[in-house]
Amino acid sequence: MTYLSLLLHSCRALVYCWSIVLFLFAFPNSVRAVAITDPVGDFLPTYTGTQAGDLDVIAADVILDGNQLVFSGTVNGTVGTTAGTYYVFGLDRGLGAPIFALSGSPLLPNEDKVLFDAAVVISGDGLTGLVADLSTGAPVITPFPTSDITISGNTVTATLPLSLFTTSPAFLPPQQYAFNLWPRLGLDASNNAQVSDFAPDNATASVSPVPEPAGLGLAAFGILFWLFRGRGRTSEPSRAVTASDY
Ligand SMILES: [Ca+2]
Ligand SMILES: [Ca+2]
Repeated sequence: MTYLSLLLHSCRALVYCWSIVLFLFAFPNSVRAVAITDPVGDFLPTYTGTQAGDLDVIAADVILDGNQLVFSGTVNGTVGTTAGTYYVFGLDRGLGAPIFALSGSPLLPNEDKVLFDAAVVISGDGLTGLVADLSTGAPVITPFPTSDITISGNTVTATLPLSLFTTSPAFLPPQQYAFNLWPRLGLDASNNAQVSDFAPDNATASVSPVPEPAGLGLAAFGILFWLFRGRGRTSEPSRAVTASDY
């Protein structure tokens, strides 16, 4: 390999690496786990309300982003279309109970793995948001500002301080929290017929962490190492240097 071609190869590798580093820092969410998905039209047989798209979850995610939890749900219609719709994220911080299988009417024994010890409630009109802590018996209700809620098309998001949830040493670390999202038409906690859909079905999904910048740096270093290692393996066999190389 000539001196000039070696220089070109090195510059090309550096350009690749800087492009990847800039991409990772510009779009950190692109490297986190993807949201869970849920089937279209899988309304619960016990649900008695209108089967509108904004009551049918198709994707959901809860992201642990530093000192915030970002709750995000996407439904099969424009959020806010059906008056009286609420979106509830059940959060299991380690003390979760199968509340739908144990209480309310009708009982939902097929949802006995939907465990939660807190609920984040967001109204479809974006005008109401609250956290209900269920870990100590009677619910402890904490409203949060509507400025924490974002509604955009089919997606509703609430960005909340982690401190709203880490209220007891008995809870798991936030990285181990799990969640479920269910819409409901009405907010009568004793009326399970108001619940239209669960996502995921009869399960909870793990909270997704966002990598810290240090983690991204390590990832970029790993890519850099891989590129140079690959170059080394595919380079031409060594030979004696001649005057024509310069
Ligand atoms: Ca669904
Ligand atoms: Ca479902």
